[in-house]
Amino acid sequence: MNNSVPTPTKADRFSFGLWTVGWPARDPFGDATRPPLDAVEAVHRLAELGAYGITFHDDDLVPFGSTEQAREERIARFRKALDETGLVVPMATTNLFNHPVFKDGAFTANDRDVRRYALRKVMRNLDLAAELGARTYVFWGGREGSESDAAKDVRAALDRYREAIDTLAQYVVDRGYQLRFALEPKPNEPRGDILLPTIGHALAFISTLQHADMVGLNPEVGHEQMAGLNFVHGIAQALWHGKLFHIDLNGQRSIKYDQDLVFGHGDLLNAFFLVDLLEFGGPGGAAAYDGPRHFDYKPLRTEDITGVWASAAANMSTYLLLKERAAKFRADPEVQEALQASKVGELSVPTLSDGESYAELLADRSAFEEFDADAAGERGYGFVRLNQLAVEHLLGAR
Ligand code: 3MF
Ligand code: MG
Ligand code: MG
Repeated sequence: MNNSVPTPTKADRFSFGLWTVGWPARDPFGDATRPPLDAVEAVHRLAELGAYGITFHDDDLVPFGSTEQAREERIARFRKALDETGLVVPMATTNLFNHPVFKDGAFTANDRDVRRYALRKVMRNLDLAAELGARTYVFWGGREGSESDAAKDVRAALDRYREAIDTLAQYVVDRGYQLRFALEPKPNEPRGDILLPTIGHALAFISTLQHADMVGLNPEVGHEQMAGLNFVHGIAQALWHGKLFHIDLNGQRSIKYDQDLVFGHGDLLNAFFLVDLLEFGGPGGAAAYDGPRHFDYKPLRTEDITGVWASAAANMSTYLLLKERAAKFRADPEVQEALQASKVGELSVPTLSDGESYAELLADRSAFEEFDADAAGERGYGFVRLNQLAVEHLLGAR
């Protein structure tokens, strides 16, 4: 590897879904192009590449329908690999989308028996997640939603969704598990329209929950971008609400089907500002997010297993390169001067003075009667210069 490409270490807290590197690349129009990947192999290779964590759906680790004995064996092998490599399981989740039983959803299926089965499937994997030391449990409701507006009573579905999360949260509390929940919004695919389609919808839903304090978000780059939204803005708002519990990093090029590209292989400039926000967006330039940097991508279908590991490494090195460049951007005196000229910091000054009421604002003639709106309207903000400085840092020109 080139010397200027940083090498990840466990301290960087990079994690990968077992289903990412393990994707055999079957798609709606073509067969698998790669053989199945053993979970033990995935653990060893990811550890060698510098990751610190691995995550899984219940069915990634133990195929659906396995006997109890086969399940125990799989888990034991996985645990052994974790012990050998020091890799941790920061997050786990449930596959509530693959089996035909979930074709109309899980927590919000019209069929009540399916909903009860879904709850049991989650509870079983919550036990395992807690046992393996996971701190976050993700809920991606890929099959919750509908392709027909006639087929789903959305308000009833939201009642059932809330009932499911409330019930499972109570289970976690009663068992004393150190787990927090993270809902993962996605606008569509595989369902025509998925419930809780964006960060904003999910935040509003969370505010209605019984255990709202233990439920946050696991936003994914591509999911917001599929809806044409600015991921950096979404993450900033999730942070603002104290709800960024986990994050799925990948790449997406505009509004279309879910691409799951390597992080940075989609909207690179947005990825730069995302890393800048996560790593340096806190007060005093501190990290705004201290959870796992989790990659949820798919190695291209064209790749063999060598390409799979190259793509895993690419996610991490791209992140670290962006972090290096964001640090230089923040430290550059010219950038600091440009930020000041653009009044970026001034936005942190409250609009009313300390203790000032609207009555005092009304009495302040300089705020309105004497304010020269035309002059203020004429002044440029210099945002293009600022953006270009970011681009120049990103391209390594500074
Ligand atoms: C789909 C996803 C999911 C979720 C996962 C929970 C299969 O687009 O992103 O990956 O991330 O189910 O983490
Ligand atoms: Mg996804
Ligand atoms: Mg995801």
